[in-house]
Amino acid sequence: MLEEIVNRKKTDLKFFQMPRQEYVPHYSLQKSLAFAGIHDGIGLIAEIKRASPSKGEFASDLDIISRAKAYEAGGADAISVLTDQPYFQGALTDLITVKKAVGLPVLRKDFIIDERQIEESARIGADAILLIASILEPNQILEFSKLAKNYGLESLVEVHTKNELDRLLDVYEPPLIGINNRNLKTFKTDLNQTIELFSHVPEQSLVISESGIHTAEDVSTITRAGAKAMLMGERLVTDGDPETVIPELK
Ligand code: IGP
Repeated sequence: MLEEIVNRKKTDLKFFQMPRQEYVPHYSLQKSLAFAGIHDGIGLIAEIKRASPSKGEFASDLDIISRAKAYEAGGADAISVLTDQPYFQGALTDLITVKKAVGLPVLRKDFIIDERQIEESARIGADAILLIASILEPNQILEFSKLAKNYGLESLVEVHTKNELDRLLDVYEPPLIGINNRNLKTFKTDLNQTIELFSHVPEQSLVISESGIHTAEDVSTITRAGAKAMLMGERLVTDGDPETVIPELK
């Protein structure tokens, strides 16, 4: 599946056009999550996502402006926006819209495989980008992080396995590490992933547990594992009232 997504991305990049620069205020994802970790228990990146390869379309008529505002009002520390169209029904304009609607750091969630996508992320007003270790070599992650930094963007580096993490750490210790609880082959999520990988992460890195977090009990599992922040998508997208549910989960 991941291979299919990346191949599609490569094809789409043949028709790449650099978008125009958006002028928006910027906020640090790292600072926002670190602050939450100290003062507020656990940091929350709340995600805007209409569909996924595993679940199909689950929120096709999502009102992204009101959802993003409800996330912010509920106490989210950052917002993640899926911008991949073919598999997640997202768009670059979704990120621009969300960025203009809230005063929070915004993470661009996409499959970044080309340097041009980094300038593109900066232009649409993202504060941070996702770099996925299962589709990038460790030295590419290092190079992309540096390039991102030159554009004023932070990087969240996502790992799924111990092997990916070990190979990455030989080359680069990212300040923000995402542990994805989703097995990319089976799509199943298992919070033990956070428990198992956490002990191998350098102490200075801030760990964000990603995927499959739905209940207060899940939140306590990953908090006990050591995660300082979490990334929640489906649970919040499909909830009728994120403004009420976020304070209950955080
Ligand atoms: C959110 P969930 O299970 O709460 O909806 O998961 C997020 O972790 C997931 O969307 C995600 C993702 C990704 C999507 C994690 N890594 C990489 C696309 C690409």
